[in-house]
Amino acid sequence: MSETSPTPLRLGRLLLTGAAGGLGKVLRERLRPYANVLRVSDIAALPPAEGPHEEVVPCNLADKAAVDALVAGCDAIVHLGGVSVERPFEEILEANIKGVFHIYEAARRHGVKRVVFASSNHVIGFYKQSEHLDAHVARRPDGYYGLSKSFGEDVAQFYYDRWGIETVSIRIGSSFPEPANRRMMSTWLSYRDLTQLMEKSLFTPDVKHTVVYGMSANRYVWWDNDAAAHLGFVPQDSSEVFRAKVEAQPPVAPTDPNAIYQGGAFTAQGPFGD
Ligand code: NAI
Ligand code: 15L
Repeated sequence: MSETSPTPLRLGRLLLTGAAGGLGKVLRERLRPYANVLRVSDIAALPPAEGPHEEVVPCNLADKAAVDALVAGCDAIVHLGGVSVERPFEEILEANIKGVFHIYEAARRHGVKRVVFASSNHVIGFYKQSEHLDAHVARRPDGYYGLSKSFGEDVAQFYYDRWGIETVSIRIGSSFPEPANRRMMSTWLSYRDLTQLMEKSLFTPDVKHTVVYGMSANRYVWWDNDAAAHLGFVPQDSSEVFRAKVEAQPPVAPTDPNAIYQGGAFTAQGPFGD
């Protein structure tokens, strides 16, 4: 059940892409109370539907016709699917860039009015860790992956302006069971807070295109969510409880991208295939 609301609002059919991934597995369980039917999808194998409240629909996001069929009959979409790390452009192009376009085209064709887009901190990864950002700063993507998420945010804005499809783009920091390193002490988003943010993103009225940073109530943060205050997201967790464990790790050199840039090591990946 929801950890944030005792009587969650309910959709008819909710589509969850990327359902075989790390966050997809978590949200497949935690989004269940929010829809009569949860349609889960991925290019990778998925466990079978657990009952009539679930539908499993395999799909390659690069396949426009398949995505169109996937979205038919859905009331809202949580779009997690795609390549989630830095990779050669051609891979990112298929899964992320074509993928997000196909999702919105299908949403337009089938009258879906709400999308939650898993954007990433890597749209602003080239800002220094000493800088404090709100949702309106110019994006500074730190690679092809960050560029694809930046494109996704632009697609979300365009489909709102042109077709009235509302989106919450969540610039997820680092959503894992616990922060894995010093950088993630600032970027960490607990699964409980991720779930709350999903609930707010699905059900808050009149979000237009809202950009929100997906972070827990960590002690030292780089991002400001004032522009997304209407979501009413109040994170419950903090990375602070992991500080001793994280700081027991060997120190990071001051010249290491992990100590300089908000995007950490992503800023220093590639080139691929030279
Ligand atoms: P993940 O890599 O575990 O899951 C992504 C899923 O997308 C995988 O199951 C994969 O099979 C699927 N996928 C890849 N290409 C596909 C295609 N062509 N068609 C259909 N499905 C495809 O990533 P994770 O950690 O679960 O992240 C979920 C989303 O959140 C991703 O979009 C990621 O970029 C975003 N995100 C995650 C963060 C995190 O800390 N976990 C941080 C920032 C953003
Ligand atoms: C992301 O966008 C990735 O999907 C995730 O695997 C982490 O690397 C995260 O950012 C991060 O910056 O820690």
